[in-house]
Amino acid sequence: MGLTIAQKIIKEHLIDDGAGLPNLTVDGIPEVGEDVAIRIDQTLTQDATGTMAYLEFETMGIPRVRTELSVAYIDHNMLQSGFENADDHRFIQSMAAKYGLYFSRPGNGICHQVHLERFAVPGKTLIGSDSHTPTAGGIGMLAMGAGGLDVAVAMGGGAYHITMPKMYKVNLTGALRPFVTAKDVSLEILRILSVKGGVGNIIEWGGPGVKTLSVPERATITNMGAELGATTSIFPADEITKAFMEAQGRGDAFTPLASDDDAVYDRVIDIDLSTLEPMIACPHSPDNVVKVSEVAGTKVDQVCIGSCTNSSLFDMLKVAAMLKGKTIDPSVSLSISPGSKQVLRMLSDTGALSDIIASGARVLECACGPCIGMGFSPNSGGVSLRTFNRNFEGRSGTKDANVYLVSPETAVASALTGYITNPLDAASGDPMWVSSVSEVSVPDKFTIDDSAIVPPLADEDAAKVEILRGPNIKEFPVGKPIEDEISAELTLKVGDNITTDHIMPAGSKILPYRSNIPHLSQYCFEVCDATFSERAKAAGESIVVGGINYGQGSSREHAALVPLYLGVRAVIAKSFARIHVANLINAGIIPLTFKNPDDYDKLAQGDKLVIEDVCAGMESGTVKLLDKSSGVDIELTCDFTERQKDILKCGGLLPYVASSTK
Ligand code: MIC
Ligand code: SF4
Repeated sequence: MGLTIAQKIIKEHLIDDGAGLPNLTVDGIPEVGEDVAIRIDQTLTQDATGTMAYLEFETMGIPRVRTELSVAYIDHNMLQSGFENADDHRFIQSMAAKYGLYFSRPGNGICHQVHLERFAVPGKTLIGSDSHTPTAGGIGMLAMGAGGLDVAVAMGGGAYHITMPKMYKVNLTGALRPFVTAKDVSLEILRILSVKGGVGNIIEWGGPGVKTLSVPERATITNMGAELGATTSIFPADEITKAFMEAQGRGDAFTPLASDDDAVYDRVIDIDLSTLEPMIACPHSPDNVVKVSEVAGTKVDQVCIGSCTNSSLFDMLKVAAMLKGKTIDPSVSLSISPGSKQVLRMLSDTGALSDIIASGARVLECACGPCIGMGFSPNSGGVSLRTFNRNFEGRSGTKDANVYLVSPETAVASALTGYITNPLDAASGDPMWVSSVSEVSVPDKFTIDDSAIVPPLADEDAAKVEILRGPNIKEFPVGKPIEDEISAELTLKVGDNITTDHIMPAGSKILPYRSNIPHLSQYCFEVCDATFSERAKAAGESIVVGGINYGQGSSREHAALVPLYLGVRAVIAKSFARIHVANLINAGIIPLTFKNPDDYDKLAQGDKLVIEDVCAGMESGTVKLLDKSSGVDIELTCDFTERQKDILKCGGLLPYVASSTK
């Protein structure tokens, strides 16, 4: 039987890190559902999760990173409205210098865009402390988002553990029409599969339509695979990939990569690119997708173009071509954040930047910016159209804003009219527009300027580096070994699809405190219940209950560390998102699922709960929960791999690593 692209990479990176190899099929690949340890070739961090990841790495006492390449990016916390972010940047830079990492300076760009341009390699493995790390799947890399602690372990040479996923294939045929884009493909697959449809799966993009998509377009698609909850998404590495890498001066790093003709997939989804239409995700979920034509005419207050989904030179050149000679509607505020210094510089060199500036757009830094609520929040009740990947309630910084997700083409067409506008309609009366946008392609040669990437120091120089720590760095909590009986109050009951933005919000007021868990704790679950933090503290120990796909979205381990700090001992949900469940275990919080999802309705906030015989339950796979307030008892699934059990018994991944290296 043939193999898929992901199966080939996993097979080549499979390692035994102490627990033995998983059960393998006759083709030598792990059976679906097995715990798989893989060797990680590259890691990336960004600053919002990086500070914590490096503090954790430091405790491991490893003198230098043991990956082929590790990069520390600064792209999220860019406002520097106080000392906090600037101090954290200096801390991360000093850590990079001491431990042998590349350091991408603030202003160099969004980690995923820069990584694709300068470092991603087909066939290699990458984990990053950011959920959109799968962007590098656009180049044929097995790239996954992970919690900071998992990235720290990988930097130290440790394996990354995943549950062997199922293999999905999206079979592309046809070609996109002008003004219908890769973003519309991402939105279409979200419409088909929903935000939980990718959980437990790797999505491979194949079929004859693949050769019509450039690497930046492929990266837009793999980027938004994160919104499906997929383990990752991947494209083959072909002639188009090779040309992109050569244009980046990295042709030597190219290796072709394809699935076997007789590879077997658990599900195949067909998409004919030529029949697609411009799509839009309506508030407040990336899978709330309809055709743009269905909401056309809605008044727009703000339009934002950028983010790791849509900030490539390819996207920006199309945006500039559409804006050329035109002025945005006076009622609209338009922001444009190029994804990297390379993008900005090439926009400037080609003159396209002038067309953008002349249109009335506000050009922002090459950074995440508005995507994570770092400035440019919409007006009260405002409608914001964004080329980003997430439109969760409150994420923009304005709680009652209505955020829609669209392609750059839809964004520009709407910024020009002031209303949600189908770019196909807008283009139908303007043949010049159509030809100038259709002419945009990926250049044969990118301008290479790595002056904002500081390379690793030689060992002798690295040894002399002093780590620079500011007062914003506070101690982080470490879990305690799981007890046989957990007796605690149900301090919060929430619904389905709770995101890590609900659990631990970001935004300009909070994001600067990612290295200060005590400060962050005031805001835990603020979006759902502003009294939670105080109530959890008062309760001492507590339990949180959630619905389906609990913890979707961002990889931030703060969504586990902060509840840990507030005394949360267990989370019970109908189902969990992949990265978050790993973060809970890594923090020493036990994640349990309802055996019968209807039992969710039997528990009420404020109830006193007892989870009995936890240690025996971890062996049998089931524990009993007694609700002392109502007298009801229910069964919970408590199904963990041997390694996860050991981690929980130690009180989290850090104590586990410490105990296994003794
Ligand atoms: C996001 O898009 O939510 C973030 C901010 O990039 C996060 C990381 C973080 O919370 O720092 C992510 O996607 O993992
Ligand atoms: Fe940055 Fe937004 Fe991408 Fe997250 S989704 S990495 S905040 S641009």
